[in-house]
Amino acid sequence: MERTLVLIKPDGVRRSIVGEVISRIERKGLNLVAMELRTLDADTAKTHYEEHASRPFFGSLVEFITGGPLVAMVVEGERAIEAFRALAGATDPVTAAPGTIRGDLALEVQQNIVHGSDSTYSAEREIKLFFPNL
Ligand code: DAT
Ligand code: MG
Repeated sequence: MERTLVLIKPDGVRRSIVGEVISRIERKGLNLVAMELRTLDADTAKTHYEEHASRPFFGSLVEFITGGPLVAMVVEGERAIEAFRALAGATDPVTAAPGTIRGDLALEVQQNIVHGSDSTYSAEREIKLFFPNL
């Protein structure tokens, strides 16, 4: 069993598609282990996205991700990291395959609805950041 951190970003909450996203996760056979609605402070957002600190979009990304409540969850299952990344689709929603969350529901790269950890290392780091007591 593997665990991954999934975020339904503020655009997903604002658009009332939280249920749609969770439904896809559950239908895939993945299980929710923890879930919380919260608004990130800038420090947590910068730590979460620290690998992108030198990118030109970093400031805008931090502003976006702190701009409203998001849903943070820990999702568990067989190869959960890869399984959720496949459900999410490519980073750019325009090129994300139809059938994926981003491919079906989004159009702009920053507002791409979901985050999923991309490796066992980042999953462990991100789960600790969001759910230190888990
Ligand atoms: P992913 O979320 O697929 O893991 P990433 O880690 O490369 O993608 O980037 C993190 C987030 O940053 C991504 O979900 C949206 C935003 N982002 C990525 N590339 C971008 C770009 N060229 N312009 C604006 N935002 C971007
Ligand atoms: Mg990433």
